[in-house]
Amino acid sequence: MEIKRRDFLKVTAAAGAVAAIGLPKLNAFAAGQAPAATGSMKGEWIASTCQGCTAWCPVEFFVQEGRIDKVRGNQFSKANGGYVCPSGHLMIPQTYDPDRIKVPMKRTNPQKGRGVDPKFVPISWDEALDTLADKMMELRKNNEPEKLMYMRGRYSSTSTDLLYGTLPKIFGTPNYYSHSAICAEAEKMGPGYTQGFFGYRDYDLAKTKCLVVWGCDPLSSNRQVPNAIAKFNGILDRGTLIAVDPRMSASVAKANEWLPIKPGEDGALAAGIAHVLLTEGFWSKEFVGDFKEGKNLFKAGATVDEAAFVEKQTHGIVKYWNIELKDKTPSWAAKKTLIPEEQIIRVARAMGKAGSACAVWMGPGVAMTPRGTYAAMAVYALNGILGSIETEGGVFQSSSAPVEKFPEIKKSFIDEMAEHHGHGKKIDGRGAKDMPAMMSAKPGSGVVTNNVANGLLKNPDAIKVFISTWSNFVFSATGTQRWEKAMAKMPFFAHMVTNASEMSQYADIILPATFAPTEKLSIIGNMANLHGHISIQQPVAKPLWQVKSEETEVMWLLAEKLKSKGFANLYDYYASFEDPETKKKPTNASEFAEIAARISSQKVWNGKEKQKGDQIAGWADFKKKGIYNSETYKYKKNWGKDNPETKKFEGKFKTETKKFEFYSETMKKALGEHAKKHNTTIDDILKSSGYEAQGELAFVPHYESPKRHGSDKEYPFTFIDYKSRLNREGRSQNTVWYQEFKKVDVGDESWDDVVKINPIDGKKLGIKTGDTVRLTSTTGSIVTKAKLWEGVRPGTIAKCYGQGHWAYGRVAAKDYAKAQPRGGNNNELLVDDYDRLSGATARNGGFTGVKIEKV
Ligand SMILES: Nc1nc2c(c(=O)[nH]1)N[C@H]1C(S)=C(S)[C@@H](COP(=O)(O)OP(=O)(O)OC[C@H]3O[C@@H](n4cnc5c(=O)[nH]c(N)nc54)[C@H](O)[C@@H]3O)O[C@H]1N2
Ligand SMILES: Nc1nc2c(c(=O)[nH]1)N[C@H]1C(S)=C(S)[C@@H](COP(=O)(O)OP(=O)(O)OC[C@H]3O[C@@H](n4cnc5c(=O)[nH]c(N)nc54)[C@H](O)[C@@H]3O)O[C@H]1N2
Ligand code: SF4
Ligand SMILES: [Mo]
Repeated sequence: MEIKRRDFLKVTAAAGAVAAIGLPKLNAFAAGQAPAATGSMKGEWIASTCQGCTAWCPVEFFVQEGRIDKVRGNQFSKANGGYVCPSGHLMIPQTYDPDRIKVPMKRTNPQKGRGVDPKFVPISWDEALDTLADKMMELRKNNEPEKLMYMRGRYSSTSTDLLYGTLPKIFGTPNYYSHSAICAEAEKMGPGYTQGFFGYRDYDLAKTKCLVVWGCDPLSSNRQVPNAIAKFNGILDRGTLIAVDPRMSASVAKANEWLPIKPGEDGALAAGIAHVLLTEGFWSKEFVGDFKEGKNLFKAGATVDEAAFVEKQTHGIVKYWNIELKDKTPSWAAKKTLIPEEQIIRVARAMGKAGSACAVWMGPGVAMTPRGTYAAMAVYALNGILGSIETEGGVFQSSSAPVEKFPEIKKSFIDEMAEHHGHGKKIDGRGAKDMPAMMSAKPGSGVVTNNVANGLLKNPDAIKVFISTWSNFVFSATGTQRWEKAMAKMPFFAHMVTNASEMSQYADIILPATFAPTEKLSIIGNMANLHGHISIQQPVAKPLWQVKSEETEVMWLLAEKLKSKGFANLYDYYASFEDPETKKKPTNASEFAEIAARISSQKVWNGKEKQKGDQIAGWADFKKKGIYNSETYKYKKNWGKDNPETKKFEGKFKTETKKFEFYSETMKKALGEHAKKHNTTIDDILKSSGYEAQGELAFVPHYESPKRHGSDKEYPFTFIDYKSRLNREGRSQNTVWYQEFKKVDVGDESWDDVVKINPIDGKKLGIKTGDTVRLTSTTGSIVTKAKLWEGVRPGTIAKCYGQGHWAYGRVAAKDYAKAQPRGGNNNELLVDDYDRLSGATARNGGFTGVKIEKV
């Protein structure tokens, strides 16, 4: 990254201003692989884990005299090769953000609303937890523990079990919700209903010959940014990089082929490409199988006899062709997608030639859309046709590293009230006739995060005490006005966060949380580059404020409080934990946090079971190295085999047929169960959930037309939302580095928030770069700056998600005290809508129509 002198001065001046108020000097511009000392002071690298995005990179911090100066990827990490992405660096200013919540606070103004001063006053931890415990005990006294709600935003992959997995169960409420449905849940439906894998995929990028990034921008975001940055050049050297995205992204800028698809038409493009792959004989003979007679009978428009084809690892390729693909020619797809027919054919051939070394990297741009389940299946199914499932250069299920579970929550910790009230109806509407939420092939099992706001508005008495951690739904959820309304009426809200962001403005109690990557002790697991890993998260520098870890320390202290008020079960459960080596039981909050981390990670360092990956010599060694990497994922791990004894094929995919399902028996079964529960037909379920498919079409990946809110006439522009390279989800905008380097996002401007409009549209509307414009959808309205830019088609406009904070701190907001935003929040425009088969919130696929006015 080139830093111009002028910019450099601005950044160091800003860092200097922080130093002047007594905070550490920032030294992050020192060379990438710094020596053991920077400047005259000695220092050391201490391992931890970044959670800025879902890559959850193992990292190391360079610490001098207790101050963090620099960050890099963990040198032992096989997932990131020792590097962080640009936004990894923002952990330093986030740690030392002068606007952090430094002590517990309570609200003294009972009125709640945007721009209403909460009149927070500092209180002690003791008073804060005492107040919260009193509120909770009141619920139990009134025999209504279900009126406690817990919602988690970002979380630790292990210690979340001590809060999310424990508190609701022991206290007795069914009302606990994760943020996952506003994250990327719909993506899981693609591999889920074809391959039986409801999870995020990995890629063999070192060997890929053709990479198709589809509805994501792996150089900027998604789930393994440093690995993508390191490997993209190799792919360009070896083969072809294809990007399917309606706007010019960082990956598009590198790509050999850009398919600027009309938003929401991904199912059509996938069908067109599949049509070419089949008619031109590019399917994998090894994975899919072949025609008995060896002659390709896939001819446009022609129905094929199922008996003519013998499948190997797959189920239903001919049904898929007959039901969906036979008429979906590239020329049909070209009309829908606005991608020229020649390009569709050219791209399909490039993919076909790379065969099982072609990986289709499907992202939320395809899936997090209304009706996204079927688009995700259609795009993911291309991997099945190409046979690139677990092959050299292909697509993989996730790797993992061994994590030990916490002790079981015994029946004795769950009293009658908890048992009775803990299994009641959830307020997120999952499992309703029109909200199948069929995650993991179980109807009614998926969380519907964003519908919680609707549940609260419909039934304001449902929840009386609300606890949330590391979240900001008032900013991060689409149709966010609903959250503002619901939160304004919430009787009691406790927020455990680092900054007073939008949601915290509605809090009755704010508890200052540790900034996880630099101050928290926990164990984090993830994968990339064909390796799973677990890594430590530990305090690398002494916290400057009265912060505590929400999932461990705070829970211990809260459990003590509840015990002192007559409810001991939570405390008794935590106190039953035992250190895996010393067998010592925790006696205070910090011992509890340490024992929990040691329990989770013990398998990789206790030497009891030989691990196939890294060898770690004990807890101290693990803390020092910071990471355990698993062995490399084996090619074709889940491919089935013919059993020579029974002469039967034994499949391993977790689908109904144990094969890769182009005809999803798994979907058929799940939809059948859901329909039965509601005494109706599958067709009726689909219709009431807003899908177009009827009959057999529902069981194959297929095209559904894009849904749109707002008429073309009144709202002529289609809105494209995407993430900044510097977004740490919704959390980094209060750092000056974010604002200063915002221009690293293609088309964006530093310290600003611009809506990108094609110059042709600009001319029509009489709008120039720099004009202030009002964007309005059926849901809301924001004011922002216009920028004319060729990176979007006429008729579409793009704006990065991240800016538009009216709280959080003095950098993120234009005027924190007056609740004035810097730019506009996309979620005030985006409509509250869902892919109802998964329960996931729509944010992509151009479902929100917008009008533009000059102000
Ligand atoms: N329009 C649009 N909306 C989106 C997205 C998008 O791309 N476009 N992305 C979506 C996605 S993928 C996700 S996952 C969600 C995320 O949305 P949320 O789950 O709501 O999370 P954030 O907004 O990142 O969380 C911000 C809060 O975390 C607190 N915080 C920051 N660091 C820490 C920490 O270390 N510990 C604790 N305890 N608190 C901390 C801050 O004070 C702040 O209140 O947003 C979604 N919203
Ligand atoms: N830098 C950074 N990286 C992150 C995060 C972050 O905040 N910042 N957050 C992490 C999290 S929590 C998650 S869940 C992941 C997932 O996050 P991403 O993979 O980044 O997903 P989105 O932000 O939804 O990306 C949407 C992409 O799809 C494109 N798009 C929009 N509409 C359409 C469409 O109709 N068709 C197609 N083909 N494309 C479309 C957008 O232009 C954009 O490139 O990223 C993680 N990585
Ligand atoms: S922001 Fe994401 S990709 Fe970047 S260093 Fe952190 S975890 Fe890794
Ligand atoms: Mo996410």
